[in-house]
Amino acid sequence: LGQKGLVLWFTGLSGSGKSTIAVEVEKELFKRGKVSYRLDGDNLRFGLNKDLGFTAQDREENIRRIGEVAALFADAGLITLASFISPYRAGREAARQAIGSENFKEIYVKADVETCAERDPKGLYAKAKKGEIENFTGISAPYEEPENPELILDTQRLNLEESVELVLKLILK
Ligand code: GGZ
Repeated sequence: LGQKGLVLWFTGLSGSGKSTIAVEVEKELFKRGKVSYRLDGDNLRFGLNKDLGFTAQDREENIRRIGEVAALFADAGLITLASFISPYRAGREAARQAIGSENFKEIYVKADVETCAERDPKGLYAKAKKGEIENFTGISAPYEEPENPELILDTQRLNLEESVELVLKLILK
């Protein structure tokens, strides 16, 4: 009774490392007998949220729905790893409220736009700079940095292993 799960909410630019870190954290949790579930663009934007694009309004709705889904998972007692750019403070705060602040860990996966554009694993920054993608976060759409996240992972300084270690330390204490 009263058992609540946990939501790790990874926010940051495209290419900052959110999904890569979430995948590794999931593996480490599994090794420790804890089952978690990942929410990301691949399972949300092609299903529940396939009607949404990347305007400010659509992103707001994207994050609102994901916050509600994560709140349901938390109610079920699960550990949820959500990785979305979630560029607006208000949207992240609403997710925190829906889930309950004690069960919500905001993790800022921090890398500046120049670094992310250099990594450009999917070539999206190059396209955005040429104007082939509109409303691209960091190029032609805003990203509001977290003001009081539970954790900051500076992926320009930390390697993957170090980032994962910090997340585990945050939740397994
Ligand atoms: C930002 C975009 C855009 C635009 C497509 N702006 O690196 P990716 O490819 O795999 O992750 C990005 C993903 C962002 O979706 P989210 O649901 O996380 O965004 S939000 O929280 O803002 O709703 C990127 C790809 O989708 N992508 N177009 N214009 N990222």
